[in-house]
Amino acid sequence: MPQTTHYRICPLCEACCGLEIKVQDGAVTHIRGDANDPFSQGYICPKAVALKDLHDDPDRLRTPLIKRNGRHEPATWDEAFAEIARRLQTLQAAHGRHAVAVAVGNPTVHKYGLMSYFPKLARVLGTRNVFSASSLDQVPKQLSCGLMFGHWMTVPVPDISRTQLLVVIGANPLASNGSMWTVPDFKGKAKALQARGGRLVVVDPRRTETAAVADAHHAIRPGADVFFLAAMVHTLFANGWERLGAVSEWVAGVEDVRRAVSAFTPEAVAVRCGIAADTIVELTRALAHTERAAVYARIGTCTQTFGTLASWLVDVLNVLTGHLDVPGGVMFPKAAAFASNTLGTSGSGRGIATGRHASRVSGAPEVMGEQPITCLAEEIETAGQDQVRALITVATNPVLSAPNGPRISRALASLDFMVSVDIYLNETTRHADVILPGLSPLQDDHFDMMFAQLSWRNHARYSAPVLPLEDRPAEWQILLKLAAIAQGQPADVDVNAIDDAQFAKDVQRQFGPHADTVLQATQGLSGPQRLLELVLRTGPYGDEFGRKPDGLTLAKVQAASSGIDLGELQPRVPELLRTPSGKIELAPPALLADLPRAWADLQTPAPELVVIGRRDVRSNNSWMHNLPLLAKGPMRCTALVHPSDAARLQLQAGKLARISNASGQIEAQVEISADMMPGVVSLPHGWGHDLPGSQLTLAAQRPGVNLNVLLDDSQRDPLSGNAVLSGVAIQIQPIL
Ligand SMILES: Nc1nc2c(c(=O)[nH]1)N[C@H]1C(S)=C(S)[C@@H](COP(=O)(O)OP(=O)(O)OC[C@H]3O[C@@H](n4cnc5c(=O)[nH]c(N)nc54)[C@H](O)[C@@H]3O)O[C@H]1N2
Ligand SMILES: Nc1nc2c(c(=O)[nH]1)N[C@H]1C(S)=C(S)[C@@H](COP(=O)(O)OP(=O)(O)OC[C@H]3O[C@@H](n4cnc5c(=O)[nH]c(N)nc54)[C@H](O)[C@@H]3O)O[C@H]1N2
Ligand code: SF4
Ligand SMILES: [Mo]
Repeated sequence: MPQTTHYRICPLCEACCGLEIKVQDGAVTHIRGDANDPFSQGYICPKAVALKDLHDDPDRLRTPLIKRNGRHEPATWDEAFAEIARRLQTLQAAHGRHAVAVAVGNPTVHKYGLMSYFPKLARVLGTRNVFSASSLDQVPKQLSCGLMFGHWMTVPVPDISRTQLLVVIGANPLASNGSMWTVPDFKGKAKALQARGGRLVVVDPRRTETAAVADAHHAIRPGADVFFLAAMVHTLFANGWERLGAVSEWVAGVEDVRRAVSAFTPEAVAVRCGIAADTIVELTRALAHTERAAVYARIGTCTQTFGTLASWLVDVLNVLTGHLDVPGGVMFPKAAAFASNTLGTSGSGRGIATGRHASRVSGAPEVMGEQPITCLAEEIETAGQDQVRALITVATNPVLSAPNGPRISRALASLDFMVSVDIYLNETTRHADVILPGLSPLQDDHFDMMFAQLSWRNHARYSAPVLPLEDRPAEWQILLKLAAIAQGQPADVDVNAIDDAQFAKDVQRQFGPHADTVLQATQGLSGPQRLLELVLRTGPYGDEFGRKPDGLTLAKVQAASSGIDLGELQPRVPELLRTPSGKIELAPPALLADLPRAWADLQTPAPELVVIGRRDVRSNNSWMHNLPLLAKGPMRCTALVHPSDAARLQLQAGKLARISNASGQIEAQVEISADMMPGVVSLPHGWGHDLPGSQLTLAAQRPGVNLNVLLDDSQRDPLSGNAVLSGVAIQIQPIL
């Protein structure tokens, strides 16, 4: 058979790089960057090449598994769904809807079948117990932006191609390739910034790969970002440097912010931050006096007890230095499809709400319709009305990825019933009674639903399947079947018919008299692809079903194999605001009310030794350690320790050390590194592949240790419910 060439975006991280994939005789022969992709311009990292290993991995599940007498055995799809119907429906009838929980994880966002159909499953289940990896990650940023701009996904990103000063706080895009900011080849873009005379400044407890290419690096004590940022805002006001620039007409609450940060002087926070007061003032001065400047902060600033406050203060700085919504500052992308901030009435809206219900055991407030994943174990363990007795996981591995993994593991083992939609038998899914495997990304089509909303440049790219489909359900069909079963339908119900009926009903409701035109235009399509056609054509660049002939349709996007460039980011205020006031709310009351907690914390001493996380370009959270291309090379699960701490604690490079605290203990190999801030140890997460019952042959050979054993699942940011993953107190001692 002749070689064929295919184009798709990489589904492994938020950078969404365009790939060129060559296939011969049904097998992938080459994966490289697509040089014609207008968005990623040929850039890729080593993980993309490992997509071939993922597709070929003998451990990747291709058939459902049912657990019988403690062992997972292959089963047919009919058997698997029948088993689920029998057990799930009985449980629901006996214990009610909240007894069934769902947990959804990171890869979901990279597979539009999962992403577009998971909400349907959660809605049908009607359970309060919805959990996701978002509460280990970015909810604080979404909450602060939701309160300020009116929608959860209205998050500004640096306009990197035009800025002259970029301040990066608690992010390491050289390893992570960016997050809540889709920016392939960050390094190349940073170099271009420097070449035009601009500066990159990094604030991070470790001199990271990103800090190493920056013009300045300031080491900050973990968890101190809220103080550092509040002092910068204070400094702006103290010197009269604040200016609102282009959005001045639309900003409310400036004076409230001024009052709220009045005590946070640079001198008051310097020791706690580990950054001199003069440095804080100078960085503020540079931001205020550089016409095109942007502050970007990511997971290091979110996964701490003041995550929402820190996330908020970042954008307060951007607004008060006149850098919001202007070229070279931070701007709002405009996605071609699936963006809620392009829907509804322009200029104002309902805003966001949290706390519509509380978790049963800890009373944690609901955020984005979810409860913190750190509440999952207690909801399973604690007897009483609405106790969780069954769980459906979708692409998530909380046993490794969430704090107090051993407790989650014990809780999962105690469930009456568990179903996992997952491609591996791993640390989490080994507890499932039924595992339903999704297709390899190379067999699925894709259109990114989230990251065009966070992209450095506007674009629309469709990815067709690279390899032929196997005769088994796509992930959207699996989720729809689970939803139908949860609604009491028999296991052999026709999900395609359900999908057709639901789509027709939704279109009737949305388009009234024009519904027939829409249904006709989408004939022959199904599932997420049909939704895509609908939202593309009715979206901000759409053809409105023929009314704007130059506009986008699915066919046009599909025809552009490397994607369609929709240009540089454009100002969007006030059009995108959805706050009830129609203003940018600079001083949301819930956030001001949390500042005294930060002030009180500032008065208490910080722990002497803490642990923080780390990402490596050849690893991806907890699930890619089984791929030969990525697993080779030096061990990456090591504890980085500053030479002064190593000397003080008698730790030796290459030797094991015991790291412990009240939550637990682990043994990790020490690596001595002057890149660390003294008093801070760094360890990656997502390791610990030595649990019995998993089927990860290669990963088990070098399992590493699970950082999350040391993290306390009761520690959360009270506003967002986000877990505290950084700056956790530890002791470390040599194992002699
Ligand atoms: N200490 C510490 N912990 C952390 C973090 C940290 O920085 N420090 N980071 C946190 C963050 S940001 C995140 S997002 C979470 C991630 O945590 P999770 O959301 O749990 O994601 P992963 O660990 O990546 O596990 C992904 C799961 O999806 C499965 N999977 C992979 N591809 C597919 C697919 O195509 N279909 C299906 N159905 N399943 C698939 C994998 O087998 C695996 O079970 O971890 C968090 N945990
Ligand atoms: N190669 C690779 N890429 C990934 C992932 C992966 O696991 N591997 N995971 C993906 C996911 S799910 C996400 S969410 C993104 C995350 O993307 P990033 O946010 O860029 O994540 P990290 O690389 O962990 O960088 C976080 C930085 O915060 C620093 N830090 C820790 N604590 C603090 C603190 O208290 N204050 C400050 N200022 N800094 C602190 C750490 O030293 C680290 O350098 O990456 C994504 N991309
Ligand atoms: S940076 Fe690497 S993993 Fe991320 S999308 Fe690009 S190629 Fe894939
Ligand atoms: Mo994440």
